[in-house]
Amino acid sequence: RYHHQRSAGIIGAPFSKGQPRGGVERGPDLIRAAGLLNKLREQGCTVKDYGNMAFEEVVDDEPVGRVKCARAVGSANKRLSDAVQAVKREGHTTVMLGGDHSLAIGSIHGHSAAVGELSVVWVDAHADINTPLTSSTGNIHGQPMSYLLHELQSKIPVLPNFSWIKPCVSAKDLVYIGLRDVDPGEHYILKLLGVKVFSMSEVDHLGVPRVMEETCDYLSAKVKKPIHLSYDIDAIDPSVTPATGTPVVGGLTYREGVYITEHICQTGLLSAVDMVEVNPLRGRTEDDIQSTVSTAVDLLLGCFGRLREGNHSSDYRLPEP
Ligand code: Z70
Ligand code: MN
Ligand code: MN
Ligand code: MN
Repeated sequence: RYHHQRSAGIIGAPFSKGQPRGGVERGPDLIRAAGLLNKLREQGCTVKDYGNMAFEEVVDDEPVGRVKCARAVGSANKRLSDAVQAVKREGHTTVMLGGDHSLAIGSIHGHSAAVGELSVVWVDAHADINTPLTSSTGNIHGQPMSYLLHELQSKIPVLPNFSWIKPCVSAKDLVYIGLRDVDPGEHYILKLLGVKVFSMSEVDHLGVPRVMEETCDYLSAKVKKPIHLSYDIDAIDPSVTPATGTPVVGGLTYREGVYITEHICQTGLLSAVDMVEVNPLRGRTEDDIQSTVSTAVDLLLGCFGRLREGNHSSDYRLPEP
């Protein structure tokens, strides 16, 4: 175990048009208000907050086929990709606070444009790998991986404001953890491409420690690529994180969720993190919101070196009597 000098570059992305429920655009401010920056600094992490992005107002964003709000989602993600590239070039591990999971398009695209080939660890109840043509909802937050994978490019129709997207992830560099609500078209794609999946069934069978060992062994089998961790808060069980758009029973415990972040942090390869789908308007009580937001904060602290055994800085000295 060794310590890195870590620095976090925080980008707020208050965007919700990848899905129909308002409120998820409040995620970035809620996560900051819960003390993320100070807690990161207290654990020895350098932090630069780049503030919240502003997104273009798109009028007449009519559905394209079944796809909803394509122009707004395409435009927002182009801006996010540029922002993530700039923050990566300043040397930070990026922290993208969503917003909905359609933002992974810009976050992963920008990350890859800045550093090259990536490993992607996608922690979610959902696979978010529908193509625009397999999606039954038309919500782009259920589709981001389809635009990013080289192997699916021939299946992606032209969409307005999507022409800038260059596929940048190979199916062999993607691992899913926590899946339990996968559409038939998505399940077909995962099998077709041979994507590594640790569904909740595998989590039950192996336990999260072995899932993480296998995830890291699988991803670093050939060369060690920078890791992009895309964390959907709905991966965690709704008894812990109810304030999210589409809660699904049978999720990760708080401890399993944190263990994933601790393990990925200790690889030393974590280069970008997304924390998405925190939606205060979906909580029924103030406690629902508080529990969801504080879990999101704890997951991010785990990404930046927080250990449950405790931490101390290398210059710590015992007080002399
Ligand atoms: C479904 C779809 C989804 C999150 C729901 C659901 C996708 N597979 N993702 N909530 N975070 O609409 O494509
Ligand atoms: Mn998701
Ligand atoms: Mn999800
Ligand atoms: Mn490992």
